[in-house]
Amino acid sequence: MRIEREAGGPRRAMLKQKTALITGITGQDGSYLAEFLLEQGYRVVGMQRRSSTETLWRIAHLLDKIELVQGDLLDQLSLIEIVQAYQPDEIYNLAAQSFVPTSWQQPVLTGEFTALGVTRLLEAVRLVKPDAKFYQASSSEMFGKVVEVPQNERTPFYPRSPYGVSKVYGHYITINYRESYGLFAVSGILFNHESPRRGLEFVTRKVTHGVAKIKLGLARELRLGNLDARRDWGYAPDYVQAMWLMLQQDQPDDFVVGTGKTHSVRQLCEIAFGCVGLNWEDYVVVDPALFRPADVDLLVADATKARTVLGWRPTVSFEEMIELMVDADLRLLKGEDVPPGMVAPVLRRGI
Ligand code: NDP
Ligand code: GDR
Repeated sequence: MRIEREAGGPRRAMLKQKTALITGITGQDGSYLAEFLLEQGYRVVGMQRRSSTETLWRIAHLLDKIELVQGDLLDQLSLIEIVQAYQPDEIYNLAAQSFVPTSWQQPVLTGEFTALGVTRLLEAVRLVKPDAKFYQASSSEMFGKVVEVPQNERTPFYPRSPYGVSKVYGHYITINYRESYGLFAVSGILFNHESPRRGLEFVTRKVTHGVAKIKLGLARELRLGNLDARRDWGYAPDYVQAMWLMLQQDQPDDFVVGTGKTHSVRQLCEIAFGCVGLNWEDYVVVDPALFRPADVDLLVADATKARTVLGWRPTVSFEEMIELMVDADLRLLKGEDVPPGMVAPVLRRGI
C-alpha cells in the first residue's frame, strides 16, 4: 500500500487509496495488471464491453476485489462518463483488437478500436480528468520491417499490418496529447509477452496447447504458418510491472520493453515439443493459408532505457516460460488444477 501524508503531520495522516482504470481488463495483460495493482493497494476499476457471452474467465478469481463498468472504445460518451464517475488517478489503455491477422480481415474496425479508440479515451481524460496519468499499450509491431537491430525508442517505425499502422497512430496521438495539453501520457512499446492466459490464436499458446493435445493423444498434428519469423518473447506478468513503473516516474516518457533475446517460431516448436520428449518435425505441418500478406521477420528489443531509468528487468527466460505454458496446458487438458485466470468455460468442457 502506498501511503501519502497530508500537511499537518502524522496526526492528520490519512491513507489515500489510488484508483486505476483498466480498459481491456478481460484480456491477458488486463488480468495480470489488475492482480498487480491490487497487490499495490489500488482500487481497480475495469472497463468491460458488453457481450452476450462470458468474457470474465481470466479475472474470475478477482471479481470480488475489482469493480467492473460497462463501456466501449467505440463509444465516446461511455468513456467520458466512466472517467467522470471514477475519477481515476491512473488509466491503462490496454483494450484493442490485438490479433494481427484479423486486422487484414477487419481493417476499418481495427482502426476504430486500436487507433481512434485511443483518441476517444484521451479526449475523455483531457475534458474530465486532465491530471490523470495515462498509459497507452503500444507495440513492437510498429517496428515491422525493421530498419535497425535491435530496436529502441529512437528506431523509426515501418508497420506491416493494419494493426501495426493503428498502433503507430495510437502512439503518436498519445505523444501529441502530452505535448499539446500537458497530459501525463506515456506510450509503452512492449515486445511480445505470453503466459498460460494468452489467447489460443497467438503462436506461443497455439504451440503449447497443440503440444499438450498431441502428447495426450487428442491431436496428431499442429498446423502453423511462417516458422522463420523471429520474436522477442517475454513473460506477461513481468511486463505489466513495466507499465506501472512508467506511470510512477516524475516526467512522462516512452519506453521500449523486451528481453533483448530473439527466437524463431521453429525454435519455439523445438523447445515446446522437447518439453514432452517429442520431436517437433514429426508433428508440425506448414500450412500456406496461415502465412500473412506481410509479416514481421525479426524483432529484438534494446530495452536499455527501461533497465536504467525504470530499473525493469525480465525475470523468466523464454525456455522457462514455454515449459510453464506446456505444463499448464497439459494440466488443463487433463482436468487438473491450473494457474488462476486460465480456464475459459469453453475449454473446461474440453472443446
Ligand atoms: P487481448 O487481446 O488479450 O485483450 C484485449 C482486450 O481489449 C480484451 O479485454 C477485449 O475485450 C478488449 N477490447 C477489444 N475491443 C474493445 C472495445 N472496442 N472496447 C473495449 N474493450 C475492447 O490483448 P493483450 O492483453 O495481449 O494486450 C493488451 C494490449 O497490449 C493490447 O492493446 C495489445 O494490442 C497490446 N500489446 C500486446 C502485446 C502482447 O504481446 N500481448 C505486446 C504489445 C502490445 P473482450 O474480452 O470483450 O474481447
Ligand atoms: P504477433 O503474435 O503477430 O507478433 O502479435 P503472433 O503470436 O500472432 O505471431 C507471431 C509470429 O508467429 C508467426 N506464426 C504464427 N502466428 C499465429 N498466430 N499462428 C500461427 O499458426 C503461426 N505460424 C507462424 C506469425 O506469422 C508471426 O510472425 C502479438 C500480439 O499480441 C499483438 O497484439 C502485439 O502487439 C504483438 O504481439 C507485439
